[in-house]
Amino acid sequence: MTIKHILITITLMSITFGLRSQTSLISGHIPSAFLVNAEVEIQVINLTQPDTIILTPDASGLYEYNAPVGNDYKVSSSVVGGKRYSDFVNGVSTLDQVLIMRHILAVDIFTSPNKLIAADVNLDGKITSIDLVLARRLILGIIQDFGHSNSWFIRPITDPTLEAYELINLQSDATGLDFITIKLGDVNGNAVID
Ligand SMILES: [Ca+2]
Ligand SMILES: [Ca+2]
Repeated sequence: MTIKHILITITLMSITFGLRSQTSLISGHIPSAFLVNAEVEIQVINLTQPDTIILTPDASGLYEYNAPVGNDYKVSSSVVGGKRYSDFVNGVSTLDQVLIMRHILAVDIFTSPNKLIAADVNLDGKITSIDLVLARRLILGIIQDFGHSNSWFIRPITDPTLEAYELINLQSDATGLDFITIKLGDVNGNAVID
């Protein structure tokens, strides 16, 4: 093999390597019915080379991003507009009020993370009579919100207590990073999502 041949071979190998993109797929779903009345963003935060990519899920709820490998990422989602953004009353009823009261009185303690998140309507990290009073006032129409702008949470389906999926040193496709929606104040989960 001549030097020319060797150089051509090396060049071809370089091109082949260059074309084979050094990325892995980050993807998942959020419930498509939720998107009917909500503008939702997926945030892919590259922690290694600080950068934030904002994605919009398609009509089926799917989001996809080809991420450069070798970095750490956080993948989270939030409501940024639409009817769901100020959707406080949806799903909050006297039954939720009773369930929150039973939890506070230790008659029937919540074990599901979804319920624990939903019941803490003032977002202070604990479920107390203040949450109960706020839920009651909302039901009676005395207040229109819980004193902040978070009506729905979108959380990793594998662990709703986490705010984001964490991917350390991404080397292969990370698919199935699905999200669930949790409506604040709706402990029994009957808020309408479409
Ligand atoms: Ca609370
Ligand atoms: Ca409810």
